[in-house]
Amino acid sequence: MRTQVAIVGGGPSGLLLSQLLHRKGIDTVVLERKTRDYVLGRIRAGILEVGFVELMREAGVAERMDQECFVHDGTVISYGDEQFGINFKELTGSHVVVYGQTELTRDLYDAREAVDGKIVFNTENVTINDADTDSPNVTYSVDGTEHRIDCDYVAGCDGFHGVSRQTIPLTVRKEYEKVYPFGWLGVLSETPPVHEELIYASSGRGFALCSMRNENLSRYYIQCSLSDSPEDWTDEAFWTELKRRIPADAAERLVTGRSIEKSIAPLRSFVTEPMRWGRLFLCGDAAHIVPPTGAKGLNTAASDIHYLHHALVQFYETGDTDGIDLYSERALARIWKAERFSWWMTNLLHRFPDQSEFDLRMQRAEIEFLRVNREAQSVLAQNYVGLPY
Ligand code: RFL
Ligand code: PHB
Repeated sequence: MRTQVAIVGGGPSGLLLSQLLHRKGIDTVVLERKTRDYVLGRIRAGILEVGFVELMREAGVAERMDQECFVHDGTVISYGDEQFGINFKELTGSHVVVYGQTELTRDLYDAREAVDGKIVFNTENVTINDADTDSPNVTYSVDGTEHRIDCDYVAGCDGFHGVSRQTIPLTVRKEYEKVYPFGWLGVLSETPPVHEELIYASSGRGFALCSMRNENLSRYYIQCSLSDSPEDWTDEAFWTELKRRIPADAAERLVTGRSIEKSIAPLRSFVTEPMRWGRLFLCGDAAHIVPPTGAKGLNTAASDIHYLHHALVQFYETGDTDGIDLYSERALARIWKAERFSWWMTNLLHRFPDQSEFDLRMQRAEIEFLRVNREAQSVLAQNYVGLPY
């Protein structure tokens, strides 16, 4: 088989790239290790920057999102029983939207299938060959039969545990990593959200987050130990702990119910450089990971896709390789800023096992400064709604 761009990974990055290129008449094949249902079963991000929404519109897949998403003009930060708002609209003129990763991935799959876009599921042994030459190829097997795709370029959109990043030799690749000494226990429940905006809560017992998907679907998280497993936490224990970490008025209003999903995610900051090796490009989680505290994971994946699809369109329309040559530099410049913001929000709001009394006072002083200082709020707001592409 031959295609112009072989895309490894059928998560949001790979599907969005494939759909954007299709709109410009560029042929792609997406290789996905799992099934469509498996990919859609993963409950992940929920907050989208306006830049992401624009990209979905450009890809022609924003119709349902535009109807069903919720616009959030601000967020709440609490510490103990104190709380204050950060007004994104007033501080930046912008906002974020609530629309689940599951829903936007479903929209992208539907759009690809509507035009018979080539997506191969259940691929095994995906191998990227000759990426440092002018004629790369990707080999893989499905049900024991070997296949090969010859292509111009390969987009590595296969997440943190994929093969694309590993294809870049260690002599070229440099990785930066910070692993945090805790995780997030997340619960999805068919209950109304406790508040119309998200609540990021710092408490003596650890961090908590009240988020949502729609008016009858809530997403809550609590900071937990890395040695915990979801089975250790009954629904009742989860709700009791959450109530202890959020302001009393929210705890009183909180509607609890049966969890329909419960999982633990470890927290990590990670960047690999460069994001391009020859004709292979890394995008999204394949290249970088942020702790979820700033809601930047999926949004950084989108900015990579923005730079890459413009670079590829420029090449196919004009033969100019400027965008391709600058892809890694442009993507990384924005990624490092999102890394900084996510690391900062994580440090601001979590309890760390080795924190001294002094460290705790510093953390509190920083939150109190944020509470009263408009410029500090503005810095948070600009980063949260998303830095320009
Ligand atoms: P994805 O979504 O991981 O998709 C990669 C796809 O590649 C497939 N794959 C392969 N396919 C073929 N061959 C191989 N060898 C392959 N290896 C892997 C995988 O099956 C998968 O379908 O990466 P992508 O597209 O870059 O999208 C990134 C986002 O998914 C990610 O940044 C966010 O979901 C991060 N994230 C969160 N972000 C937020 O903003 N808020 C959150 O609450 C949030 N929660 C999360 C998260 C990520 C998690 N992970 C990765 C463990 C919770 C979790 C558990
Ligand atoms: C979510 O709704 O899953 C969510 C929202 C904000 C975050 C992280 C996760 O910072």
